[in-house]
Amino acid sequence: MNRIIHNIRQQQLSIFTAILLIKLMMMSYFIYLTINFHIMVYDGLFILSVMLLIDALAKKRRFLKFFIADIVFTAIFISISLYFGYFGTLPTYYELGSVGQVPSLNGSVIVLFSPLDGLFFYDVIIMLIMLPFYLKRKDDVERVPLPSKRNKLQAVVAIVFLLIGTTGFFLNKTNEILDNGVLAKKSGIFNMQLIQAYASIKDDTLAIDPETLTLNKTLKIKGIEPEPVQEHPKFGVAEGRNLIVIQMESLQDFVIGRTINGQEITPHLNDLRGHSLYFNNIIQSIGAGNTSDAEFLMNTSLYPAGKRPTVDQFIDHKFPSLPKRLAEEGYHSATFHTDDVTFWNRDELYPALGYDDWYDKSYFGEQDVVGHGASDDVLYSKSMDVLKNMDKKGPFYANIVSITAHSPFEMPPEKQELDLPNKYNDTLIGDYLQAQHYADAALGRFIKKLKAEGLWQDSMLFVYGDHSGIHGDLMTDEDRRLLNDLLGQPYSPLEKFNIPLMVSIPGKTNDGQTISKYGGQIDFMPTAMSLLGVDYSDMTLFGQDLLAYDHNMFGMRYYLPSGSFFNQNILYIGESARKGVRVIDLSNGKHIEDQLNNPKDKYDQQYKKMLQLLDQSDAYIQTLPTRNIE
Ligand code: GP9
Ligand code: MN
Repeated sequence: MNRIIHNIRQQQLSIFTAILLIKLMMMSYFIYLTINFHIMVYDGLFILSVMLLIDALAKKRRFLKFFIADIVFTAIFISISLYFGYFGTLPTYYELGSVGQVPSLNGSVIVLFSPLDGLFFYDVIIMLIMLPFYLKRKDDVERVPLPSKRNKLQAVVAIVFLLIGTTGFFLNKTNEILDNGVLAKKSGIFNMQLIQAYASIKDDTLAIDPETLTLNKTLKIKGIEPEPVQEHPKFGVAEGRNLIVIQMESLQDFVIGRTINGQEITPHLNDLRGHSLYFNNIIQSIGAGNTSDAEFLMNTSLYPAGKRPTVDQFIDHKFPSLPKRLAEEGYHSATFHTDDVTFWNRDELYPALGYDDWYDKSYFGEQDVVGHGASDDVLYSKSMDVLKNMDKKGPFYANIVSITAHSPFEMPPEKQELDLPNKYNDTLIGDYLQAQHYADAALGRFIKKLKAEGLWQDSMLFVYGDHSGIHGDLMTDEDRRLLNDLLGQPYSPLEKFNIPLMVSIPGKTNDGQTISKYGGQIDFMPTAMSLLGVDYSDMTLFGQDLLAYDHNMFGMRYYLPSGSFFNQNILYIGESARKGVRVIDLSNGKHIEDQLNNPKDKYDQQYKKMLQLLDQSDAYIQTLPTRNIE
């Protein structure tokens, strides 16, 4: 009898372990397009130890426990694969835990599943075949006590395997590898988690003296010779005016000026462009906090946190910020968004940035709700009431964060005013164009109102997109075809990250001007301050006045491997799970590897400088005083 039980135990152990190792192999293939040796060894050992331990320790219901382990590992593997499909990198335990909070994924997770992911459930068929057999045998297996000596030995073997598996952690824990996918390729996925957890607890903050980290220093790291702010070409052009910032949800540059079926997608922005400084090569720099990171960038000119939303990681600090700097010039500040203020921890972000007032769902109400909150029309019209009041008291800074054109871009029929060809029906691209068309129309109505209320002439309008809307696996092949047709070329990463910025100063920018320099969201705050005639040379900012220098250098650390950067000539993309370093020539969008022998070495110095800037931005934030959060 014992022998039979022993055999059954061995069968269960080996079948479940084999099932999981095959799934591990599949996951490795989905991510790296190859079966990675380190993942198979390190993660394989981890899985084996867990299964041996279950086998040794489970006193009863062994089959069920193996089955639960199978489900848990499968859920982890699928989540990692889906996350990779969307973000192009591997998640840490923290990111997996908080992925439910990624609003752009709301309602979209199903879209991320591909038929291939069904392969992860192949064991269900095996289980169904095995189950009757084990159900019959179950009593025997459960009732007879198992030799405890053997169990102990097995538990010891499991722990030894576990320890051998962690060598991947010890060998790689100090490696400066910035992309999780690359790190996991060398250390295994479970060790990568340990390394990231270790990195987050070990105190590696650079010893930095905030007094010495000046604006001029950050400019010099970028290779720029600083010029006095007061001598910048457009310094003070909008002096004394109100600043009205409009952060448009998911607005990408490719819709500007484009027509479809004989209609302009964004007629009002196109019109505004004719009377604005229009920057058509602005690149998003947001991290995991999407919209809220864009708000942070606009108001601090500091880099958002790497792995986590800035509103989670850095929020207990008090930031030198645009609202605070403008307050010194007599400005009153307020921000407006129709979602609940607790979303993205904005109830902590706004005091950290020092806004005087903020208006959220409790002010805008539930009228005409689309997705996250009341529509942009409600947002603008109710914000207008506040603006008029503020205007009576002196100059103001109003920051309005639109929302209606948020993924999945499904607009109520009465807000779908574009007449699109049938092939766009029920497609992400069609829905996106409708949503942007609506957001543009609502903005147009707001601008009209600003003019009617006499606020237009005394204000500077700053309009930009917060980040891309069309990205990742949300796109089907059909979407890709439609978008490529619309653009007349393949949808590239450059296009994906390109958001428009328009700065309109009525009376000063009437003729309009298109500026094609590359710049980032990190540059918005110094650009706005310079135009308003506010000297910011005493602040520590990582961006620069877009109207002052020809050269620029700014980076990304989330939607591209950390340290990836742009300058005026190239986009440098750090090593990632599937690809080595890539350098793209911005003048033609082509990879530079074709022309140079070793582009990596050539740009290595600049890459290190970019990492230095990111590190210093983090370190600077750590030196800031903390708020007392109740
Ligand atoms: C919700 C909204 C979310 O308040 O700002 O936008 P997202 O970060 O998903 O773009
Ligand atoms: Mn957003």
